[in-house]
Amino acid sequence: MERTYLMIKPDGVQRGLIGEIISRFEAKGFTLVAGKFTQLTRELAETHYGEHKERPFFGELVDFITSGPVFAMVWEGENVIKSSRTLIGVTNPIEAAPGTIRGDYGVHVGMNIIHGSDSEESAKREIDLFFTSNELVTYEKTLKQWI
Ligand code: RTP
Ligand code: MG
Repeated sequence: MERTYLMIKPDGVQRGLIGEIISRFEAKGFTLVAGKFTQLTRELAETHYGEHKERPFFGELVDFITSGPVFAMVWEGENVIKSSRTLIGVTNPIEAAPGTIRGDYGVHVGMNIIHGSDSEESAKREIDLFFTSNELVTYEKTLKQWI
């Protein structure tokens, strides 16, 4: 079953959106595999966003993502990587559709509430970066076997 890495960014935490965001992924039918409330070091943030190292906003991005606690998660489900990106909405909240997380709650491109892995390779890389294998909890949903 496919897994993805999602991270509620410092603005999402500060605005009290952790519960609302978790609810959306639960309601969609995905399964929580791991969760961690933590604050990123600069080193971890620079590794996580390494693909953007040469971009003009890189310094600002690292400053922001390390500015306060984040809620890091692993979710599992069918096509969860792509589907999560759909639930999250496009990068710039101004363009994100209403009904998406960024469309409903975001205003600023740098402070866009939540991160989601963009491919199988980045999901694997990011899950390994933030969680050890014994922090990933595998279980069967016994009440909703149709999901
Ligand atoms: P994320 O990685 O955080 O899930 O966001 P994303 O895939 O939608 O966007 P990405 O291109 O990977 O950019 C990573 C984060 O960098 C910030 N950003 N700022 N100032 C700017 O023009 C700009 N562009 C991107 C955003 O916080 C974006 O989520
Ligand atoms: Mg990205």
